[in-house]
Amino acid sequence: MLCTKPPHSSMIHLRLLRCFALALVATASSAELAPRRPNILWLAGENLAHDLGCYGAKHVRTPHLDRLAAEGVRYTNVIATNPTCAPSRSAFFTGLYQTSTDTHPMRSHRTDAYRLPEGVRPITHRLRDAGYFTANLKTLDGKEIGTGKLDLNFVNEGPIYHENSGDWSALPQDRPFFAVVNAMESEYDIYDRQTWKHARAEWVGEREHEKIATPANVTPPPYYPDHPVVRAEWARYLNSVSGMDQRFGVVLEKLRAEGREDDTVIIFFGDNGRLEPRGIHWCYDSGLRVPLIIRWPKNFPAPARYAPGAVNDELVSLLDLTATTLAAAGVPRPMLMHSHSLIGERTAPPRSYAFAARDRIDETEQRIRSVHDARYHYIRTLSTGPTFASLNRYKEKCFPIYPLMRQLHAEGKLTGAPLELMQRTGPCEELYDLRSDPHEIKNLAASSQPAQREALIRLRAALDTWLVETGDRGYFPEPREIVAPFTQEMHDWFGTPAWALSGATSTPASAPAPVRR
Ligand SMILES: [Ca+2]
Repeated sequence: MLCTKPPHSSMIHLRLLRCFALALVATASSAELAPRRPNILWLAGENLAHDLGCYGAKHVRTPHLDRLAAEGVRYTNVIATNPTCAPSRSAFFTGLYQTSTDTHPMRSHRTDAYRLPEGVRPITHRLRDAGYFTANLKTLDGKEIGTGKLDLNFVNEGPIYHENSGDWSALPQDRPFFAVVNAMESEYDIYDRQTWKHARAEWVGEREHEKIATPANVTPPPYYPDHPVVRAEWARYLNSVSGMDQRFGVVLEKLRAEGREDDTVIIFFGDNGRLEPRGIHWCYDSGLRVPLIIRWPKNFPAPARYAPGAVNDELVSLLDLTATTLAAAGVPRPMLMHSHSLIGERTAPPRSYAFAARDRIDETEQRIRSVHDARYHYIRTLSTGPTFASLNRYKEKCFPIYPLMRQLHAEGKLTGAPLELMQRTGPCEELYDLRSDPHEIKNLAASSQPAQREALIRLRAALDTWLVETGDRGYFPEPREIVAPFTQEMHDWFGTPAWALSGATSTPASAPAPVRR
């Protein structure tokens, strides 16, 4: 309380003047004391595994990101908290697991009154409070550089970025910026919502991409049949990654040309794992392991745990992006966060485990949890029925490998790992030794070998502890009335394959307004 009785009017004037003078002094001294903060640029790759030259990938050309890695720190052991866009982004935009904030089902809370739990805020709001201009960039010198997607499972927190921040020219010179470029490549070109009409879904920019990878020179993983369709898809994906590098190159060259490179922390990452049938949507390593590169600018003293040109093999959660970004901005890490910074003084011991969760995606309900340690990966499917072979209309339409595998399976032509993948049903447990089996095709969950048995028991317990400690909201099923419309929406967008038509909804309807996934 300021006062208990009405003071005399001249005293009010005096007090106001005094307050005004104090405010001026405070403003001047805080401006003098305020730390100079670097710009921060997120290059957010889409649906990406370690398919860059700097990660040893073949048949891609990624010179811009390779250079970033050579000058910065490249992380090799980063695990996303969810194998698809919106839940993963909801996690690293807040610094909490999506399963703790009820943002775990894909594209949830888009039309309801949901608010983030008290004290949980989008990272852009925290940066805005620290004086940052926040931008979601789409264009630069008339070129398209980013999708501008938000894809968060919360929409009632106010504007996520500053207004009119979609073009590079909006970035201010007189205060630091936090800018995000959401990659256009490594994504199917589907947002016209007419995908069911097309014989084949193209990749974004497919016609312009250099054809470095070809069906003849690629080596798809052994959990798919060696088939021309699989090879063609693999080549299309790798060429899309090379296209992404070119587009990010435009941004990096602009930053350099404007002399802002040495004032800008650059963080490149993939938002979830690879755009392949067993990648995105699934809690295999292919759906969860993502690239991460951080480059610190020359005009700011490098933080602890940062060394130019280093390769970091520590087990990291993609969730750590949040606290790392705040640390780069000089913003203290909020105590409630699950995220811990990868740079500066440690706020937690190195992670022994990295956790992930998959819940409903589009119309497809699966509840899967997974935990990585430095060597093993344990996956627990809690849902019943087919896993990989369950119906998801987006996957059926856009990923030609899916209908191919169904056909080959029906004809009895699948063997080995592809057959096991098609036959897998939940509930089930899987354990993989990533050191000897990076493609995760030899399930060790039933192994009696002592080291593998010990790993199973240890990872089971780690997962059980995490589920309780983080308050996994996946225990509570989504109401039917929320899930049901997704079936119709996905049918209208992607159609329904003939084998699944019994019990399907009406014929494809006219297209509603585009919505970014
Ligand atoms: Ca994504």
